[in-house]
Amino acid sequence: MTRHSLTRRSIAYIGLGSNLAQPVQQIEQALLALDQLPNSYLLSYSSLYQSAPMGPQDQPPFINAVAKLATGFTPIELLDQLQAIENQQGRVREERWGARTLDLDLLLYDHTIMQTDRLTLPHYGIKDRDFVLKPLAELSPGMSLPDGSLIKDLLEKCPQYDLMALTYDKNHHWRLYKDAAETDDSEPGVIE
Ligand code: ROI
Repeated sequence: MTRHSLTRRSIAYIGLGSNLAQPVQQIEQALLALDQLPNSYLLSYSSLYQSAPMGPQDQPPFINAVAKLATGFTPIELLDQLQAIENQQGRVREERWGARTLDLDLLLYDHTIMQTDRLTLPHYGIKDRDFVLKPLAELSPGMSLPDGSLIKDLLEKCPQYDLMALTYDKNHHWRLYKDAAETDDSEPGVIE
């Protein structure tokens, strides 16, 4: 066995969200950045979903996804890495509940429960955000939170933000799932 495989790694779930400056590209670029983090492996990531904004309605729809990362970073070290990626992608501290270029939320870190000024685990918003629960369920259908609640049960009770999965069409354009069945070659619903 190599020394490498003896290193202890934790499993972290990261929520990605964007509704400014070509959101799909923001999410794709953030997934690449997560894949390149030292001391970590991007194990999988969910479909991309479009969702209606939670908060003020005078802002564009969001693109959301969740990534699953194996990492040797502690929760705070990982938070620093996530904030560095947000900053690299031009995030400035926006108004609360307002539009944003890129949000990377540390949702879960093993079964850790913690509450500090900088970080609350599990993330405080998980239970009432279907745009977090649905992609989490896609990655790990049977998973539960540290308090024992099942993701699939939470999803049934949760407010709805009009989630729609995106698909990648034959011309390498992202489309809303409802557009995927269209057979003609027109270009409705291409998302950037
Ligand atoms: N709304 C949706 N649908 N998705 C988000 O990622 C999201 N992020 C936010 C606020 C502004 C609360 N609303 C959101 O930070």
